[in-house]
Amino acid sequence: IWNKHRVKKFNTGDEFQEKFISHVEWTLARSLYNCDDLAAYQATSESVRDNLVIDWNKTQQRQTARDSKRVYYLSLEFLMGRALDNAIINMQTDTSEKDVGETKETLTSGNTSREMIKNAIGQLGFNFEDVLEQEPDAALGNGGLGRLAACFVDSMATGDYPAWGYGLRYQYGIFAQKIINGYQVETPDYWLNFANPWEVERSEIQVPINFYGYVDRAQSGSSTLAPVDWIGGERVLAVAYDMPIPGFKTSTVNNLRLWSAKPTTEFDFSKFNSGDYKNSVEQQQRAESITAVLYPNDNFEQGKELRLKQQYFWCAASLHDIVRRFKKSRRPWSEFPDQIAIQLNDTHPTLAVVELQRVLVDLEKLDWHEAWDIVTKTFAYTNHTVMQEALEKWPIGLFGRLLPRHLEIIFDINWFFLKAVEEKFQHDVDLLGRVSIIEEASPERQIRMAFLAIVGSHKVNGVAELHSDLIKTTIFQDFVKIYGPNKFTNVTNGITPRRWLKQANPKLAQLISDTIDDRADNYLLDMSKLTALAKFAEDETFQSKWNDVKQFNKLRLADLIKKLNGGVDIIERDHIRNTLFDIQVKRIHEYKRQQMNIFGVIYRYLSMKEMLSSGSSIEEVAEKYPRKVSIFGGKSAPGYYMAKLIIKLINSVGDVINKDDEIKDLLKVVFIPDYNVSKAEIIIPASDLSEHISTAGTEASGTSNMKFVMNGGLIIGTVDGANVEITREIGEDNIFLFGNLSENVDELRFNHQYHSTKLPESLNKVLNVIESGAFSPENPSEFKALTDSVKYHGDYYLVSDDFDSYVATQELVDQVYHKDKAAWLKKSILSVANVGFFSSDRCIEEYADTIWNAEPVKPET
Ligand code: 26W
Repeated sequence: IWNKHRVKKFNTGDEFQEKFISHVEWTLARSLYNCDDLAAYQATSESVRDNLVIDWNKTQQRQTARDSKRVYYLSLEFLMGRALDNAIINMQTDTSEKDVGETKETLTSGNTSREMIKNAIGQLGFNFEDVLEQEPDAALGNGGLGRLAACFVDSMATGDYPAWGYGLRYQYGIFAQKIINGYQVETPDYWLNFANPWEVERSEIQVPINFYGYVDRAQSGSSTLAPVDWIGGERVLAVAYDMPIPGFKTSTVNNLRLWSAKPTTEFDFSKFNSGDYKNSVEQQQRAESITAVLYPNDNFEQGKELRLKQQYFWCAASLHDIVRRFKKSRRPWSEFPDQIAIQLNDTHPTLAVVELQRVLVDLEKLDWHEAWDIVTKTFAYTNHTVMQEALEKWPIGLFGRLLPRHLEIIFDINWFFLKAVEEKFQHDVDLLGRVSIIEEASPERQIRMAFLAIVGSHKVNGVAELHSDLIKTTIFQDFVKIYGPNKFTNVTNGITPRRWLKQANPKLAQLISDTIDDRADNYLLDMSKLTALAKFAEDETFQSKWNDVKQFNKLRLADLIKKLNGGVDIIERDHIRNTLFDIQVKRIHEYKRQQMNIFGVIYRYLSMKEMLSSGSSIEEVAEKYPRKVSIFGGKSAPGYYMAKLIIKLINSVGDVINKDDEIKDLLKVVFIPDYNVSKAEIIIPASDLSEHISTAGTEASGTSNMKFVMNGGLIIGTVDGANVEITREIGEDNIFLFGNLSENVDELRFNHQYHSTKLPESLNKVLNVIESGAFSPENPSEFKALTDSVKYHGDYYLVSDDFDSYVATQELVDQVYHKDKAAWLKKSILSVANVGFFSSDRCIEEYADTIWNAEPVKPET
């Protein structure tokens, strides 16, 4: 019977429409007469989801049946953005060239899954883009780390790896940013306002999680390593919500499991009996606060108890799930690491290491050392930052109150670790203190989570070559001595070309597939196919088509900017083709140096004004400083004073420059509010130039640099993070590098500290003008903290050391862009031709081969 009534996927536009209508009428309980764009989005999503669900179930069955090694990616952030368009693109199932045809609109006809649905929706009276616009971003992340996790789950599914993501289902994602009078104002992102078609609540999967309480040694007697009972004091339930993660051109659909906190149904009778009903309800309500909100800090650790609660809640629930699945296989515990690889996305999930040790020792009664061997073979840790203020440390008082048993286990792990170190390095007396997982700090000792992650893992990786080298010579230096160099490795980050090329830039994707004769889009799986573009790099007709695509994308961005500016254009429409779009979009951070960018803009403006006042004509000014718009976007952590001041300065400078008629629209400054994934998809394809100008050695990798290059934008950047490998891949003629190298940073900083900062004339001029109140007449000292930081507070981020080479390189950019468009286009085309290395598919393959030892589970064909 089950077979007879087997559910069917839609395969044609017609079948899609049938599904769509039945969802409007049955799922949404609406009629076609009262179906707006939102309802159309929901019905489309439900229809597409139906297709996915079938493959999702099959994938899970297949992966269980094959019983091969599984990968679990633990990340506190998954910055997914929108799901619908991505799901439609990934639905493309064609692998054979013979089916490819432009008119045959079925899902097996190559390049048409998106066209097919677009047309089908059009026939129903809706505009595809407007329908897609209805979807709120799933913004469960801050920036680079969270978006990386999203690209990784896409690539793991595409590569057919049996891999799950585990995270938290925050009710509030990263805050929405409003700009009011130039200042950032945060508003809550309640993204679950409408039913979310991309999640399935697994209300039957509920894991009880304990906090607080005490350790009962009754069962262990006096033996220290024996199992003990932890009697928890507060209990909440973790409920699973699953999101389907479709691979591209494969029927593999993996799972992203996000946990949501809810109260237990157990009632605290002691409170009830004492008549404290209200209090006991309140306590239950508190449970939900655990997964209420994403912490909005990026690269800054605050040490809040609720954050530690989030971390334990998520680690314990995920491990419980993983262990339960393993136990069903009835294998011996020693095979756990052969069956399971767990990747720690930064130190946020390090408690999983401790929790697995606790489960094995206290609950499963394994010998301590046997258990620890399993644990360390299972875990691997990715580091994403070397910045001191971002390294997680937990005061043992706070930690021990919340997780008393885990604190004991950490002390024991540390004891065995230090004992082994002591035996091996008897001569180095300071070493033990330096590498101890417990830092002897005042007023209180602290747990160093990065050290715990290293000790608990078999591999540690950085995210770009320079960064991976840096961690070995700086923060983790001692551990290289202890474990040898092979425990430390590099996996350079990557991005998914499905979202960041095909979805974000359909026009470029079309031009590419036409040009390299790959209408089935196989290049999105094998990016080395892009090298076939190189032979067109100097072809005039091709260059002009390439330029047309850029022009289209710049207009699309200009439309967005206009819309966000209350319908008023900032950018001069008629001149867009000759306006250089210079873009810096990313979290606002002093180390990323948006302040240097805006100082550079001010310098340019002052120079233009000087030329005019010393008698130059506007044509002469335009010759030296051709048309340009400087575009910024990005959120500041709500409590990060300096970052917020940088946002205000950018907006204030924009107010002055954009209004200045004298410079005749040759220069504009735009701050795009509320930068997020869906805005990035519009912004990135429109760039001529993007800025990746961090102080050398501070940006671990950067991933938007890769996205911009993949969309034909050129980069101005420092020798930092993945810029180094981008240069290696695309060639140094095709990138504008400047600034001091990371090996000189310490010395430069030292000089600032002891000999006070000496400013170049150019920068001095800029800072003086800011201090004069030119951009804040009503409060001339408004930006004092920013100017003082460079002048008097040691210029930690070395703006003064890099400023002149930055300005000179910007002028070089202008000359190439405006004087030799053919040379510019050639660079742009060659960049895309050689960007293939930065596909996250390559990156995931490296993790699978060198860290996870995991194989794909291919669907039967
Ligand atoms: C505990 C507070 C906190 C929160 C987030 C500390 C650190 C983080 C993240 C690790 C910050 C982050 O997103 N790092 C970025 O990771 C990207 C992906 O590897 C890199 O490309 C960026 O260079 C790095 O800044």
